[in-house]
Amino acid sequence: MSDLTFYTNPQSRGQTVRWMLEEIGQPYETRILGYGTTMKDEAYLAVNPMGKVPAIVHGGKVVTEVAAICCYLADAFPEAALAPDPQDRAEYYRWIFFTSGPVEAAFTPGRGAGNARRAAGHGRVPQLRHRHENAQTSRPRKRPTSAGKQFPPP
Ligand SMILES: N[C@@H](CCC(=O)N[C@@H](CS)C(=O)NCC(=O)O)C(=O)O
Repeated sequence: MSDLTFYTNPQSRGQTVRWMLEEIGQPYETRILGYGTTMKDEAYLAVNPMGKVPAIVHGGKVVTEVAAICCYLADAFPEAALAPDPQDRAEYYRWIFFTSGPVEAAFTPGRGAGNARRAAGHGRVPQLRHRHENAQTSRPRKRPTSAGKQFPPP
């Protein structure tokens, strides 16, 4: 069994991650999830509380967000040589973040219903707020902020 699991749906942004996984060339297990069904099951919400694909679990660590997954895989498998050397990453980061942020926002339908809502990377805004707050407060801080304070405050 591979220690790399890929959660996706063939009609999703997961195809970008699949391409990346193929370029990496390591074995991985694929789990296909259905829209509005297995994608919203408790078992999968424990992996990605947004109930969205793609996601990967590698050695017990979860990574979601297409851009984050691609960067993570490039770093985790340096032998595939898919990321520039750290000192040469200015353009690399610039265009990855530009594409996954403003470009994607400009081309996805936004706050409609049904399929339009599913396609919008942010999902429903109240749900997004809730998930984001949970992620911030449940993560133990390893070091104080530059101001020497614990964030979030106890
Ligand atoms: N920002 C996320 C977007 C993820 C996303 O919205 N995925 C869609 C498929 S392309 C999804 O899973 N929709 C299901 C839903 O919202 O119920 C990313 O880059 O991975």
